[in-house]
Amino acid sequence: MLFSDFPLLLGLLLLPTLFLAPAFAAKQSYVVYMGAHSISPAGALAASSSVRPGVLDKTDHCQFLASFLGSTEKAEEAMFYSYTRDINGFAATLDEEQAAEIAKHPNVLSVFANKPRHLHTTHSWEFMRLERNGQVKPHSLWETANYGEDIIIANLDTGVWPESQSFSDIGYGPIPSKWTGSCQNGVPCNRKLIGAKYFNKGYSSGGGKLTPETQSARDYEGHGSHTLSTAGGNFVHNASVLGVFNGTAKGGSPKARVASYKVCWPKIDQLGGCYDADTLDAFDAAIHDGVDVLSLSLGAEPSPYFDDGIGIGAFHAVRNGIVVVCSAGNSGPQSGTVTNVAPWILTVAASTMDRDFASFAELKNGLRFKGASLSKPLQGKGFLPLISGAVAKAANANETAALNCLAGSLDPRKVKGKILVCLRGINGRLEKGQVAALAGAAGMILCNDLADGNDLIADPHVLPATHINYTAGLAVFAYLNSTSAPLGRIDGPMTELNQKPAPVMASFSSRGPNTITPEILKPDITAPGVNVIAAYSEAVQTVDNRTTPYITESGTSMSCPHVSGVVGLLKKLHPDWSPAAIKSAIMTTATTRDNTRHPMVDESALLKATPFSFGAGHMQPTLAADPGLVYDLGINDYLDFLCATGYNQSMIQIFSQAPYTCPNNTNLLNFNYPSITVPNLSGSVTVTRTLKNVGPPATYRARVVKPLGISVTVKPRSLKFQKVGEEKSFSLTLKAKDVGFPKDYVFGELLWVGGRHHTVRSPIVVASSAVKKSTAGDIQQTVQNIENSL
Ligand SMILES: *[C@@H]1O[C@H](CO)[C@@H](O)[C@H](O)[C@H]1NC(C)=O
Ligand SMILES: *[C@@H]1O[C@H](CO)[C@@H](O)[C@H](O)[C@H]1NC(C)=O
Ligand SMILES: *[C@@H]1O[C@H](CO)[C@@H](O)[C@H](O)[C@H]1NC(C)=O
Ligand SMILES: *[C@@H]1O[C@H](CO)[C@@H](O)[C@H](O)[C@H]1NC(C)=O
Ligand SMILES: *[C@@H]1O[C@H](CO)[C@@H](O)[C@H](O)[C@H]1NC(C)=O
Ligand SMILES: *[C@@H]1O[C@H](CO)[C@@H](O)[C@H](O)[C@H]1NC(C)=O
Ligand SMILES: *[C@@H]1O[C@H](CO)[C@@H](O)[C@H](O)[C@H]1NC(C)=O
Ligand SMILES: *[C@@H]1O[C@H](CO)[C@@H](O)[C@H](O)[C@H]1NC(C)=O
Ligand SMILES: CC(=O)N[C@H]1CO[C@H](CO)[C@@H](O)[C@@H]1O
Repeated sequence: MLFSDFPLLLGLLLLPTLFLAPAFAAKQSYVVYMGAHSISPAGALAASSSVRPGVLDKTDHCQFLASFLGSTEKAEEAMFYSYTRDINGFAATLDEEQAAEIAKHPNVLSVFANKPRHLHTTHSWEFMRLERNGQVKPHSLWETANYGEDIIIANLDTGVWPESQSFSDIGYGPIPSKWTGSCQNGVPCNRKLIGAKYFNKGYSSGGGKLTPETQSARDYEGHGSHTLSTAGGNFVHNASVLGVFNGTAKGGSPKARVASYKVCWPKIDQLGGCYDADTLDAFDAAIHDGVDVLSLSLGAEPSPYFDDGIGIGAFHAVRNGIVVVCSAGNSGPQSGTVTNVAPWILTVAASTMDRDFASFAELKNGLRFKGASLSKPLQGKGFLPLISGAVAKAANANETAALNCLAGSLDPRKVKGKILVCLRGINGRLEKGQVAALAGAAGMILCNDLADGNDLIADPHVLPATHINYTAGLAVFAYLNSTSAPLGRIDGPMTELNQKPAPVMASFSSRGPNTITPEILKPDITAPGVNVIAAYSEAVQTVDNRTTPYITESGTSMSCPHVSGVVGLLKKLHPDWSPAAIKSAIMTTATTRDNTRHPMVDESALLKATPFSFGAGHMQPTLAADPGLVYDLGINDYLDFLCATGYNQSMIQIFSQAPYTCPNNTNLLNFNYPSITVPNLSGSVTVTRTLKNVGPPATYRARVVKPLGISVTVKPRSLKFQKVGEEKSFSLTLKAKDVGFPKDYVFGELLWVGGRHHTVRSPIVVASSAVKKSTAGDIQQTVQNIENSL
């Protein structure tokens, strides 16, 4: 599952979709998860590296494993990680029987295979109203939060390119004293980039080769530098993407300190990915080092909470006050594809910005089609001969291959000096440009096929090029057929702002419902994730051997660090807010409307989008700083949540290592989440929530946008808050107007409106227990119908 919808040839490592099956049922690496160490989270933070009571160290883990394997020597050989800080457990190479035996031990919560997860790519800040005309807006969140100064933001990703100007430390003071992290092999850190560590034992235990590149936190891929600079990169003026774009690149918290924990490794012999055993050790290190915000742009299929390295690691981070932000995945538009669904994670979908990199395909017959590009402009204003790949076919080649501009399928004598028209599909977009350039083309028009419809990517091609949609492509092919001497030209690229509508939900962004716990709406929020410009690794070469310090990428990988950057600002402004309060503030102040004031639409179907694509809506950072009220949650609430989802008390005690009793009446619907989802309504149901005041004294009144066919009653209808920290509860009763209704998910909103300018908004999502929920198949059908009617 790739979390970055990035062109094939540049994104060398972003494509693995294979899950590893052990060659023979013999030995495999596993994570043995034993919950928390029996110390309080506060103790964990205060303690230094000295031995702490109740903490199991490597020797303890070894002895435990030896009791199953027969000797300490065997245990030492099998074990490759011992998690000894906040997370309690270890990773080891075991056979299936040994793993099953260990799983039966009462101190063991889960034993799961060390699976790889995969990587899911700056005008964005102006779009989110922190800037105006490239200038910081007065009184914006950037100013009030002092650009996230000294907040420590880290990611778990492919490492970092330390020489990037985004991580230069010019103008930075001493490193915050709480920081205990450090930098390893080959990455020179400074006062901006304060940590860089790598975790490769899970990768190598799965068969990954250890080379100099896999024994360093340096980024040889680009993804990690991109995401880290989006969250916390400096202001960098005149940042250029292969010499075309020139603007100021910057992160969400431009004055934050950043750290990189490298857990994602290249795909060599099908073995790449971000292994759970490595991810868990990185979480344990990051918690201990003192990070404030963790950003993860990676994932796999959702799995039960105790079998999921990201879910477990994130719980330990959250119980230490760290906010964990994750990408939702790039498996949309099918429903039920969202991942990283634990309720303690802030899960981010992707949408567009109002910026286009416009490049026009012009035909001599007067037609002009707007496309997307970040390629060099065509020299000269005159028209050039146009030729389709199919017509330029080499004598021995097949027509489909030539139409798609595959390597070796074109006759250079026919292509030379012309603009080549290629169809999208089969090979990578950038590869087509390279094939065109090698055949001597002066330019390229890339036309979408039916399946890609209206999805356009601004690529840095090696020759002047533009990428147009399916309908425009049909018109170009019709023109080619209509004349014996077709002529055309390419005009652009140019940056166009204020495009409408925006944001639009990206078709690749993974959709709800949540397949692990349908009562929790996922994703939580959406942020810009299409054509995002940020730092890159100069170890990566484009197909024509160029390198670039900045590049555009698309994916929920790119939207996730936008939210991480804003979390840094909120942490700076409100150091006492819990991770749940920060998350609530971001969610309840989001908008579900685009810049035409209409409800946001879906790029895939151009229909109204739903909370299953955008969660609470599009993030509005300045409003998030002052939400008025929050739906707060503490660690015990998360434990109650686990009781309600069916984990028993003894398991939860091991998980948290604190005295804990499951409540007698647990009800998932009453979990104090900032959104309300009832997936199984039968007749009527009452859910409760508690609001906490974080603003001035005010009286809030409830307003409801009813889901179709549902009556909604809120009690009480108004809540009066007199001081900060005050909590008030209310109930919400949902009643279907007819039996067996609604036939599919329906959507509404609950708003608490108070004071001069506070609106606390929650999505309401309801389906009846009696009916079949919409499936991936249904949504596919809708998309297909719409494409067929284009
Ligand atoms: C901006 O960058 C371009 C090349 O990327 C360079 O030619 C130009 O001089 C730079 N301008 C400034 C003001 O630094
Ligand atoms: C395809 O692009 C053209 C611009 O060339 C635009 O007019 C048209 O609306 C686009 N098609 C769709 C379905 O958006
Ligand atoms: C032509 O090439 C395409 C793409 O490589 C391939 O799928 C197809 O099978 C080929 N057709 C023939 C007749 O060889
Ligand atoms: C152009 O001509 C080719 C070959 O005759 C045909 O397959 C194709 O459908 C035509 N395209 C359009 C858009 O008319
Ligand atoms: C890129 O570099 C490689 C190795 O040096 C060379 O073989 C290749 O021809 C170069 N490609 C281009 C497009 O210049
Ligand atoms: C709790 O659940 C675990 C795993 O399902 C089981 O082994 C154990 O017996 C249960 N404990 C109690 C007290 O029910
Ligand atoms: C649950 O119910 C039992 C028996 O009714 C009672 O003894 C116990 O105190 C209750 N526990 C909690 C946490 O309310
Ligand atoms: C809804 O209720 C039915 C019947 O009670 C149950 O089988 C199903 O698992 C429930 N689904 C959810 C999402 O809770
Ligand atoms: C080469 C290029 O695109 N230069 C542009 C850089 O940005 C300024 C405005 O921000 C333009 O005026 C230049 O033309």
